[in-house]
Amino acid sequence: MHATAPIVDIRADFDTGNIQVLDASDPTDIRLAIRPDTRSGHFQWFHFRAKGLQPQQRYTFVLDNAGQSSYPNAWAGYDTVASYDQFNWFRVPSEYDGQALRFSIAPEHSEISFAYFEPYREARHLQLLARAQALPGMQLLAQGSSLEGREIPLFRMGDGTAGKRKLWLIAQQHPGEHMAEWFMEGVVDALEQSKPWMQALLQQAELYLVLNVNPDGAFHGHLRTNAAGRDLNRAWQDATREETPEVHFVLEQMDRYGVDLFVDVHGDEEIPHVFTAACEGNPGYSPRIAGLESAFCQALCEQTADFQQTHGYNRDLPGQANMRLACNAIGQRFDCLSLTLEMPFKDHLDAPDPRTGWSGARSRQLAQDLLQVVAQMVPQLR
Ligand code: GEM
Ligand code: ZN
Repeated sequence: MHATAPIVDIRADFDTGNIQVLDASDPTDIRLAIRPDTRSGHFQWFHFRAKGLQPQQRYTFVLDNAGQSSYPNAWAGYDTVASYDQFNWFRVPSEYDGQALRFSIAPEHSEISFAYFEPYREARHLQLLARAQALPGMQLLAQGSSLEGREIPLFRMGDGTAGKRKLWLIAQQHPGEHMAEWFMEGVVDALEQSKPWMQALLQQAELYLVLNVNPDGAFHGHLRTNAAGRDLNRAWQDATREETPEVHFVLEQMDRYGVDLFVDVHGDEEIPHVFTAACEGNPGYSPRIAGLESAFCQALCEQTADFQQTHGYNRDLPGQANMRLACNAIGQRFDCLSLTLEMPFKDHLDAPDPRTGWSGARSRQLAQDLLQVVAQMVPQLR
């Protein structure tokens, strides 16, 4: 008699977790569905752990509703990330048939995690907040609060000396874009290492940092929205304390301190490259801003192979920018260099890494590279 394989135990009841089990009785056809964001139709982010596996037996996992996700075309060319220890993540070849996403593995161990991207877990987030606050010279300038009451600290590296340029970096308005907080960990790394280029930067400028703008969404395993189902990157013209307190807080602080450079850190589901989007469609767009954008992107291309300018979003037509987006709203409001930085959920095909694709470590390194470019650009910002 064939011993029936024990039913695989699929769990997502942890921070950043997201999966619904449809039928896990057949190890060769484990049927799952991604849960939509709270009070929103958006979904694409998934993260779950499979337990009770027989090492070396082959298992196939099926995300049944991938075809109804927010960016269904993004599954083509996408490979799932997996980890046995939740620290070392690798890619598992995945197939999309226009409806479901499938991936198979003969695991080395009895437990394995799968996710849309290397998750930035709540424990690491809280450790990062503590690391940042403990840095010499770092100030906790203000404490915002998410809709569900999670802290959103505004850190400033710098003492507010008059005449220094004010450089703002915020991350993960879209909570499923976990590469964004990996990037911000790279910012904290660079501050902690305090290399000569960083010291030179801090002679001329101050860094205003919000390491994760949407902690509620990240906790709940959302792709795109906050706890009220709002897309924070569409709230920059009408943010309220009641529905979008996260954006309301950042905007209030920007108005209080001023902005000379703004980088809004995101991830992109479809385009397998690192790129930026800028403010070319803003009413106040000028040759000065265009020149700063061009100089920044050219310098970042020269700084790292993990950036390129060929692939990206279509440029907005003059005067046609969506001013509800942070990048456009802040670029217009402060007449400053303002960019959306996009890192891929897939890989950066200009310098691919087949084992990991784009990863947390590459996001952290990109932050170091970007800040070195910013350090060179500070004198030109105004
Ligand atoms: C994007 S930002 C879209 C920018 N588009 C153009 N053409 N400038 C969003 O919010 O949709 C950022 C993201 O989600 O990663
Ligand atoms: Zn985004």
